[in-house]
Amino acid sequence: MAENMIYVLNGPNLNLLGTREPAIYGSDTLDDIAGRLEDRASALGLEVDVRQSNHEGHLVDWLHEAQAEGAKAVLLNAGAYTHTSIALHDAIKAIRTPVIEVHLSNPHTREEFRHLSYVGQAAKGTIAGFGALSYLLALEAAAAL
Ligand code: CA2
Repeated sequence: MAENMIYVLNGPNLNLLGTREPAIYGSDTLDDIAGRLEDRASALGLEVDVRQSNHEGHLVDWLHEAQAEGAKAVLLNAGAYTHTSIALHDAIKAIRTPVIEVHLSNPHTREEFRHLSYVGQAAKGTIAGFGALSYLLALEAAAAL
């Protein structure tokens, strides 16, 4: 069991973070964010496992794994799959591990197609719009669960 483990799952195109569109997503890379999460997690007596995939099924498998491994929580930035994936919605519903939806930007202030979140409809809660800080705020929420 890994009850101190927080899975931090990132979806499509988030491997490009820090290289393009800094006005929307900031200039931190995913590795930068992972480093900050590791530092804060360690201070909280937690561990983070930060992963990224461009493939929907990998994210589904990792949600199942988080449950099987007894993780404390999952922070999930599903990228554009947020707005399309009933498979992710079902996977979140299928596990008991709490899932916190995370976004760098605030999808509600953007295009209409980003206003629907299949992830958010299944998640415990959502933190969005604070750039890289969204992940750290979500970690604080996970720690308090
Ligand atoms: O704001 C977020 O965190 C999003 O999940 C980011 C997704 C977007 O589809 C969601 O609506 C909101 C897009 C991630 C793309 O990441 C890029 C990073 C750098 C350059 C280009 C794309």
